[in-house]
Amino acid sequence: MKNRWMFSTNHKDIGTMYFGLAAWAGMMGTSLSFIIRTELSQPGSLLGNDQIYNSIVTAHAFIMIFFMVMPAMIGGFGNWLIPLMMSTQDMAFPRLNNMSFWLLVPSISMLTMSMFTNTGSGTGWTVYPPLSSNIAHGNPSMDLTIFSLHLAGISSILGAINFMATILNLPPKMMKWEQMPLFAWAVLITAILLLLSLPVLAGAITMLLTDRNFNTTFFDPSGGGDPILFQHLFWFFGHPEVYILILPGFGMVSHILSSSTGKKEPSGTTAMVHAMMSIGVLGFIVWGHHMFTVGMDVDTRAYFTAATMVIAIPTGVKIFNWISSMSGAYIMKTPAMMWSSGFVFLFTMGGLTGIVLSNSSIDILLHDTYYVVAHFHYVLSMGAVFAIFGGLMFWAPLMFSINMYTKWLKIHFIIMFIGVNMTFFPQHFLGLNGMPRRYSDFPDAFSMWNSFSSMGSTLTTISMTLFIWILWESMTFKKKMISNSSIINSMEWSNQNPIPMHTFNESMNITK
Ligand code: HAS
Ligand code: CU
Repeated sequence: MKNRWMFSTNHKDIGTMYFGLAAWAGMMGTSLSFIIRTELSQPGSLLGNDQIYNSIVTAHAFIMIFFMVMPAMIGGFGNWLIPLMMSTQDMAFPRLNNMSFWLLVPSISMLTMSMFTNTGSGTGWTVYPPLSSNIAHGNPSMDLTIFSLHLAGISSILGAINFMATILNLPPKMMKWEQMPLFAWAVLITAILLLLSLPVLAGAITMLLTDRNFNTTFFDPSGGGDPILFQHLFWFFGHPEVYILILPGFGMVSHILSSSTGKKEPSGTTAMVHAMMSIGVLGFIVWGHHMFTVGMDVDTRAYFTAATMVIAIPTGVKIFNWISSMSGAYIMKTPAMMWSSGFVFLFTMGGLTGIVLSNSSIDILLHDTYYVVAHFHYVLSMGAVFAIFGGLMFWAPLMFSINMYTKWLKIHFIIMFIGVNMTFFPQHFLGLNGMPRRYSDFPDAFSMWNSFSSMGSTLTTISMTLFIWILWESMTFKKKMISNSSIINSMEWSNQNPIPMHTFNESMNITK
């Protein structure tokens, strides 16, 4: 049947569909963030309704995490690259793969509907009871949010099974473990994290659902339950989730850095694999650092502080390996390389503030302040998002046969680099001064850094618009480019962009 792309079981088609959804979600998430920053650009109220403000914050987080970063990294790059890197014909379960994608569509629809149902879900992405219980959210909006999470969770679990089956069962016999590309390692470890953590979230939100609708009291002290139980279950999922969001990016950055410095393979491959495995394992035993303020005893606090800090070691191994792969090398100043080196710099900054927060005594002061917001946007908006942009610049020629205009891509990078730093760096100061997160207003004393931050967010939004234009331009003029070899051969169009297959072969070690 013609034009039935939506039923395709081909990994490339499905990868492209994931990219489409991620792009759409990225625009929606950015729009929501722009509303947040506009509300916070000066003291006083713009929206005039704090529940609406809180549900915008909630939707922003869910959309960025579950419908932008995960679909782009695992769904998009994973689907496109894993079968190619593993020399397999397709994913292990191609039809299941199609279903994983399509589950996301009703999921994001329900999340969107939840915003418009009654007063919306203003709980933040953590959906803690009793705020998410009937007392404060006694309407179907919260149930829609819960169902949306269920569907997104099922989609990710099925995807994780698919990636594990593909990577473990299908590679050619002669491919040894050590020869497996780092991105494949990263996706394998991510899939294991997904498979072990998501069912715990599913359990927690199902218990919340029955608390809300069927009179159970898992999280209600009046029936012998405990709201803290929800926090434990949520963060047993939530902390591994933050590594799920970044590990595939780690893999992509390794490939881009090695290729853009003319190396055959990423430096310290074995160490990189072991570091990712350590991060994966440790990620499951540190969840308590999100709950230091619940009234934990001092020994438990000491344990979670120490365990969390240990993660700086494997992460440091990765950072120093990336730096050493750049050191002394001839660095091709491609857009992909700019995003990747930006990633290394800014992710490290975010990681270091994470270490600050892991100290329980400090965290009791900083918990739920803008310092935490600054921390996670450095690792996400500048870690995960920079890795996605790096990957797009690097692999778009291979995936979509497009060459984006290099000069404009560089301008886009510079505007975005300035924008995100303007947005999030001052939030460290706001947090240290005690400005709480998830409030729509603030005292006049916080005005200056808040309006500065909102100007940064304006710049970021402008840079996104520029990127959409660059993408449009590259697609529109594709035919002209291919027919006009003089343009293809000019420095601007071709030499500065890595030549797709060549780069790809290198990242797969085919040249060996
Ligand atoms: Fe985090 C909260 C601690 C990494 C994402 N994090 C969040 C939230 C998100 C998030 C989304 O301990 C908010 C959740 C919410 O809604 O409430 N995080 C860490 C630590 C690391 C870390 C220790 N986070 C990430 C990554 C994320 C992410 C990756 C997503 C991509 N995070 C916390 C804590 C909280 C938290 C507390 C709770 C705060 C609160 O109160 O709510 C580590 O994985 C970072 C390791 C990386 C590095 C940089 C490179 C390492 C080098 C080696 C040398 C460094 C040393 C350290 C020896 C450390 C270069 C020296 C220390 C110095 C200070 C100089
Ligand atoms: Cu954590």
